[in-house]
Amino acid sequence: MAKKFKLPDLPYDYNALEPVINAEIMQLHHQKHHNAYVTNLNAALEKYEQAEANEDLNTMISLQPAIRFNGGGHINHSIFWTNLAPKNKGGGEPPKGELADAIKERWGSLDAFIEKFNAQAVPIQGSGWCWLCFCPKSKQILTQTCVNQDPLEGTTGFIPLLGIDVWEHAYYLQYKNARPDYLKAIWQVVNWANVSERYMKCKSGATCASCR
Ligand code: MN3
Repeated sequence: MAKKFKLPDLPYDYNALEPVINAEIMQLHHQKHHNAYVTNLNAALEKYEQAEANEDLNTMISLQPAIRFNGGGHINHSIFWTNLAPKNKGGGEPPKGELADAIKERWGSLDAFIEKFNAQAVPIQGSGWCWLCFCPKSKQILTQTCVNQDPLEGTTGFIPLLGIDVWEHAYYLQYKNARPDYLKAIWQVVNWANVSERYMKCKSGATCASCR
């Protein structure tokens, strides 16, 4: 039997990110969307194991898109929740230390980084994610977009530091079609301490299993 993945608890209340992201969005996003990815991932993995036991390669291959989509959804949202924090718990407080230095070195300033990041995230066609990530080969930070629920590390090899969900379910109930307004506002609740912790683990060369 495959190990069952579980929906993680949110590290704050559903209304804790208001007014930037309202409680209705957070509750649906966590309890319905993320929960569905976990349920569907576990179901696909169970079928995959059965198919593997039967040496049924066609069924195994037919299950791969479901594992990629739902597994990616689970990975991405598990990171996303910890990348955010209420304003009274550090949300929006600028990064410090080595991450702050790396951002400054690469983009000139935090504001310039945010502008570049949003300029990449706004035009993502359909659904996807924009990431600040770490390249394990060059040891540099960079931004990268992914479509649908493609997980950053599994599809590019880059290690995720900060991911912003630009699926409509992440903002539509509050921001309607105005994705740029959502992307402008969300930086008020970005948990830079979490992003920095992920960066330092990558930089130290420690295995990033705990960052995922
Ligand atoms: Mn989402």
